[in-house]
Amino acid sequence: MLIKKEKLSDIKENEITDESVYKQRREFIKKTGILAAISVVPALMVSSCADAAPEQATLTFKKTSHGKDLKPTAIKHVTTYNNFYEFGTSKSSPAIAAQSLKIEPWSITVEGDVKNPGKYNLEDILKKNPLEERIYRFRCVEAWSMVIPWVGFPLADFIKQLEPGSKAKYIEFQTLHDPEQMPGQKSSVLQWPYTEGLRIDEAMHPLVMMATGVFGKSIPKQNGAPIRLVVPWKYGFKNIKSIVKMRFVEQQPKSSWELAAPLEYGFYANVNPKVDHPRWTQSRERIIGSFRRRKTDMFNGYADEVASLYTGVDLKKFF
Ligand SMILES: Nc1nc2c(c(=O)[nH]1)N[C@H]1C(S)=C(S)[C@@H](COP(=O)(O)O)O[C@H]1N2
Ligand SMILES: [Mo]
Repeated sequence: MLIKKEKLSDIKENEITDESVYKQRREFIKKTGILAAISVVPALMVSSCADAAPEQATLTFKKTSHGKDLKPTAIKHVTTYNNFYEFGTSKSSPAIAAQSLKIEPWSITVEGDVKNPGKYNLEDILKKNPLEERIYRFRCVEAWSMVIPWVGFPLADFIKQLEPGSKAKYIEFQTLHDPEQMPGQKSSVLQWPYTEGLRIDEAMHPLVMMATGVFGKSIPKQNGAPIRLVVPWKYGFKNIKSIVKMRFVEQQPKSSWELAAPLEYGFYANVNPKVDHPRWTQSRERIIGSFRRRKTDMFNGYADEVASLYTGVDLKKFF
């Protein structure tokens, strides 16, 4: 499968604009002397996080051509700039606080309209579902983006093994709920357990992965160990971490974000530069690890592959 390449004309236009912004910022920094301060602090933070994080296991997986033209974001950004509200609401807290999560043994409970419900040990799931690496764009609803080399398996294969019934129109996913291990759950910032949902045909799309690794190693706790969802054409919040439950249901599930702010976060959450967040534009994104911005692509650049899932759906109404 081919991933849509950026049009060269788009990139040039963005880079020219951003270079001048970048230069202005350098000028400002030189004048004010902030540079010394900001370059020292993140370096210290990164090294202390790296010390706190245990060694990640090296995985065996097949390389694929997915995203071979994309340049991954530096690993230190991917593993220290996180959203994982179970471990605090700041970007830097999960890398430290998530180390208390116990990821072994781990299982996923499958419920609802399926022929093979039950509690599946992660090890058994992985025996049937060989791993592969795919490099995907990742776009947060907060208008920043990264490029991430995930290691995982197609969710569609696992769903086929479960044999959904005819009433299963949606899959609801849930994260572990254990406030002792996940101190952020002592706050009511979101309704716990963290919940997300996909239409079953979205979940079966070949781009959707269950990821257990990143950068060739087992996934760090702050990134959703030991298993998380990756749906590259949707905003980051759909990509639920540390999954313990999948329910095959008839009614459209409500995500934790929809429950918290229904006017800001819809069920679909497709990356869509034409539908702004009520508080900011979605037409551009900040590239984490650089001073650049780029134009946001429809469906995060995966339109050729996924647009047909939404024919006849009003994406302004069902955002
Ligand atoms: N359980 C759980 N999953 C979650 C979140 C969360 O707070 N809890 N945050 C979401 C959001 S808003 C984003 S942008 C991505 C961030 O993934 P990353 O930290 O691996 O980049 O995880 C998503 N999955
Ligand atoms: Mo996000």
